[in-house]
Amino acid sequence: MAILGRGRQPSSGSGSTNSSRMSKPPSDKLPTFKLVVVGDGGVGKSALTIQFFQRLFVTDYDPTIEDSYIQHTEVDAQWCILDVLDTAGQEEFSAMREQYMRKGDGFMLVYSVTDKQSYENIPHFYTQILRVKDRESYPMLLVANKVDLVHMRKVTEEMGRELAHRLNLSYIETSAKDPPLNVDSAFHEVVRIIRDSPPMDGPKKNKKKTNCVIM
Ligand SMILES: Nc1nc2c(ncn2[C@@H]2O[C@H](COP(=O)(O)OP(=O)(O)OP(=O)(O)O)[C@@H](O)[C@H]2O)c(=O)[nH]1
Ligand SMILES: [Mg+2]
Repeated sequence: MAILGRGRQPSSGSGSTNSSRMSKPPSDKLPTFKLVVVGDGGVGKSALTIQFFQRLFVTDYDPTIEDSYIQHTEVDAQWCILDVLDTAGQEEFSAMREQYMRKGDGFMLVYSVTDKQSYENIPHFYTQILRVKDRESYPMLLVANKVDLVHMRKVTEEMGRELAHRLNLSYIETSAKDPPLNVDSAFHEVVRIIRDSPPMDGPKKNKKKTNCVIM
């Protein structure tokens, strides 16, 4: 994986994407996938994203405003550019949600298995994404994070799978802590879901069919 550029805005929100680690793409005109990582504050969105992009586990909790990361990656032998937006889970930044939801080609809906409320809030993110996109379905993956914290676990795998089934989403269990579990798989899976989804220029949810009668 080659890091194209990384724009980690500090919590003051003053940074911009820098491309100090530019590398040559394997070929021109690679497809770009915009992934947006959503979920409650503290569930591990940044830890997962940083583990994926930088191969390290951040132990401190520094609430995010909005960070973006770009790199080339190979998923199922096909290269693409992955443009990931790590969003703010804290309620005080919730006004920014609709704006970033509009930008996403695919979403990771992350909760922490140690935080039941974060699990219960997943349907709100799901519904808001569908509303903003004006679709009945959209590429999304349900991510149950912090599974390494076995003794603090409050949300079982069965509960996670039941929610995924109810929302018609795929489900994956992850840990951003070293050694990471399923971190690459989660990001790659969203790319697969986007690739396998029908083209987005099809009819929207509430577009009414007009009946045409030929006289
Ligand atoms: N044990 C363990 N701790 C984790 C894991 N993922 C994140 N953490 C810890 O949980 C805390 C919060 O993680 P963040 O990644 O900052 O949470 P966030 O979802 O980005 O939070 P916001 O930016 O406020 O939305 C940090 O102290 C992380 O080290 C994990 O998989 N296992
Ligand atoms: Mg964060």
